Amino acid sequence: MAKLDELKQSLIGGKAAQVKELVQSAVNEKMAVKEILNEGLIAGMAVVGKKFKNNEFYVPEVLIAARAMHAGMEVLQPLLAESGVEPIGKVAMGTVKGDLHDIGKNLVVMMLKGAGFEIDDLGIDVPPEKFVAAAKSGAKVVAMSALLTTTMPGMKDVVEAIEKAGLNGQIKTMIGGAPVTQSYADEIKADGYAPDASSAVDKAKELLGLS
Ligand code: B1M
Repeated sequence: MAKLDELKQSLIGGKAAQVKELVQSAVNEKMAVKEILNEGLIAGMAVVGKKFKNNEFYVPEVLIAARAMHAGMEVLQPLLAESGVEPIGKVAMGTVKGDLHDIGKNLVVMMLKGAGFEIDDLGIDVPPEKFVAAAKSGAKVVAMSALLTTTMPGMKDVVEAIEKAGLNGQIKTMIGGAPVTQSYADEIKADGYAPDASSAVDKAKELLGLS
């Protein structure tokens, strides 16, 4: 237990090398992968999310913690498939067509991964057809980011493309980004909106009926 606490604290502090070492040592000691993941890495990331929400942590600290989480996940990833730990759901996420901003998108992706979601990261400048293709290959939530007022209409295009593909009802859509608001989400009939990365985790869980 002390090891998992140490792991959690190292992750919160963004100490990637230490996180990797502690995860490896827990694996060597035959600790359950699920326990390392849930009580070490995900528990640490949840604290980071809360601190970010409360303005105790800012973007650099979150990115550094997320990098530490990735270091730990790298050790666990090959073991996860074998141990039967199911991701809690698959989210396809991208920055919409014409928009190259990815810092916020990457933060949301990392927080979702930290919360146990499987992520299909579609990258930047993503056209509606790519979001639709991802929805057809198992994503239950299509998540979009936009930072420009000029690219926000791209979100409406995706919502409409999903509807046109007959996936409405099966796939939830979710949007965010600095100029995006709840009223815009309502206007374009997106299923959800979140103002920041940690609220995005809550919203994705809510959309999948997990909260
Ligand atoms: Co650009 N840019 N930029 N830019 N840029 C902004 C967005 C701008 C507000 C700056 C300004 O003028 N004050 C302005 C947009 C104006 C507008 O449309 N209202 C702007 C502009 C105009 C441009 C260019 C057009 C500039 C030019 O070339 N003339 C150009 C456009 C390029 C393009 O996309 N086609 C451009 C280019 C760039 C860079 C490439 C230089 C760089 C991007 C680098 C990169 O992303 N790899 C850049 C940057 C860095 C910014 C600012 C300075 C910072 C954005 C950022 O990363 N914020 C930005 C000014 C600003 O916002 N203060 C600006 C930090 C990030 C963590 O926040 O992305 O908001 P954010 O994400 C948050 C939340 O919004 C939320 O969670 C995140 C964490 O809390 N969130 C979601 C995001 N997506 C979500 C999805 C969700 C839920 C929550 O659910 C799915």
